[in-house]
Amino acid sequence: MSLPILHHCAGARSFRCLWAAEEAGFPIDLRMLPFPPRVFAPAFKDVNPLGTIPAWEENGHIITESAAICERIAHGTPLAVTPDEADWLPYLNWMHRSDATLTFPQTIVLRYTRLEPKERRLPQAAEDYLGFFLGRAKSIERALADGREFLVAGRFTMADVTVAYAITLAQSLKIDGELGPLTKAWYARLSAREGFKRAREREGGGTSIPE
Ligand SMILES: N[C@@H](CCC(=O)N[C@@H](CS)C(=O)NCC(=O)O)C(=O)O
Repeated sequence: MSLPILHHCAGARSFRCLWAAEEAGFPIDLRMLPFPPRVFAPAFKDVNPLGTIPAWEENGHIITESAAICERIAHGTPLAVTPDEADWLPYLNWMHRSDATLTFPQTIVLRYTRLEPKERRLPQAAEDYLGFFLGRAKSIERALADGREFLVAGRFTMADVTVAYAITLAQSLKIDGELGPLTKAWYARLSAREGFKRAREREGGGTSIPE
């Protein structure tokens, strides 16, 4: 039986899924792409017509949402919080917040400071969405204020993986300076994990996000 395929660009949102696979010990067929694949790997559109990464191929289906792929990988492992647990609802909220609320504004900053040609850059849009990101990231600081080590359920879960990627991207974009001390300490603990380090090694240690 063939392994699920993860299409990934180093340092991009698909890192959530690679890290998730390492934490879960879930074997995958990793396919690396240049960023953005829309421009540098046009044939990828045959896999994912959206042209975005990640893309996960399994049993004739494709998943193109990083948090959904992480949920799939977590299924049946302690990385998932299940409906019979007290923190199931906060878990779901963090899983979805990770991309829809935290990473979305970051991508506006990325696009209008680095990806667009100079004449199309929009400092005002970048500044406004940076404000959105930093304001929304305070939710992480608030969640950790009671001294907890992880976001939910009293253990390391997939919510930590999906949300922590927003901090990985914030570091790449050099917009992490104003994050709170608890958020920084939580991220330092997570990025010291063997699973995180293995995932970084497996993607080549670099990033395809333009400087
Ligand atoms: N909500 C999706 C967003 C996917 C997405 O927009 N991926 C970005 C990478 S960080 C992408 O592929 N951008 C390249 C492009 O749009 O050409 C997710 O969480 O996976």
